[in-house]
Amino acid sequence: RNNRNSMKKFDAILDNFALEARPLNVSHLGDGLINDTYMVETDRPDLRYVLQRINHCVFQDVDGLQRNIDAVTRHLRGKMADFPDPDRHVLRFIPCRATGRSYCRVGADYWRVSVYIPGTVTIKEVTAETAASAGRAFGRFEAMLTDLREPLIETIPDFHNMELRLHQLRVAVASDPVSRVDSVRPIVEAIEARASEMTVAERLGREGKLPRRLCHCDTKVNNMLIDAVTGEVLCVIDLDTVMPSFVFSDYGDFLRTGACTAAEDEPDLSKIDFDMDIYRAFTDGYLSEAESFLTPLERSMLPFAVRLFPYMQATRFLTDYINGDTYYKTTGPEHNLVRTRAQLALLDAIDRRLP
Ligand code: GN1
Ligand code: MG
Repeated sequence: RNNRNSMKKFDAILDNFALEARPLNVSHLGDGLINDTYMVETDRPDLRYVLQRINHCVFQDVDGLQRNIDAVTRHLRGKMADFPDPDRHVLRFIPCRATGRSYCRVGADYWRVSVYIPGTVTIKEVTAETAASAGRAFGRFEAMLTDLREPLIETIPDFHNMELRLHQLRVAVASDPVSRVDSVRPIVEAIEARASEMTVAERLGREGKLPRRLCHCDTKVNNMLIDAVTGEVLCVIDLDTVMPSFVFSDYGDFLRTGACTAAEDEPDLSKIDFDMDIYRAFTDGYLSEAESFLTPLERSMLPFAVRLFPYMQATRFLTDYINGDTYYKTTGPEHNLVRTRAQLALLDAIDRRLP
């Protein structure tokens, strides 16, 4: 009965989309920290959909967000014209019946539906082989976007701007809305101690020495689809944050999750290390595609990118902890603090391992 009731709610949402099959069952999917994601089974065994509720507190310009995604997927599909099956390599969104757009507003919520790519899985941990394949996939993704002419908006303004992230931490510390600052002073100080080193990209950007490129900006390990049989990375997903950014975003954020020997919220810090085999495999794969467009300065700063993302993520998790857990999904009151500690432990490990 429960199932039937919840199906009723989803039917009313799915009804808005020009689906090619009748939805039969909806279940939770994935472990994203921002949107809500569901798998939709249909009366056609070969056709399933992914339904997402877009978190519009985080993505305030949903129309701009979806126009970005439309431009990116159209451009990528155009580049894959001679691939045997482009639909396995780029997401396809189902239009809203009423507007023809790739999302629908239902009540206060925004929803979108994409076709589930059959025979794929997402993973939480990588091997050196998968890392090499992921490196090629993200490098190719950026390379293919270098000639996208349509301007993209920043779906979250200054998303990977380290100066802004530090500013947000300082504002949170100063206002201390849930009285958590006293318990985290040493962590705040550890972050402040590296503030100047970690904001070098913004300074170089202002000096005109670092370009902005179209990046994925959320290259977490679980944001790619793997062929369940060959293990090859087929498709890059979670396109909400594709936007102009320094090139470090994708390279650095992948290694943050991919080369870390534990989860991003591992409480036992002794389990956290930086896997040099995965680092090398990913770097080789990435450079095999990205070498074509990286400037010498960008290339020489890749080791900086490896440190920047655990540092930025620690700053963001700590800010959310101090603010009372208003941004990331959490499983308990200490979750963001546990995450912060894990990211800083990863940064220590990188300092030990990486020249
Ligand atoms: C969020 O949505 P998800 O879980 O793929 C976040 C990323 C963080 C990540 C940390 C829009 O990604 O920036 O790196 O959590 N996305 C947004 O796990 O803030
Ligand atoms: Mg995700």
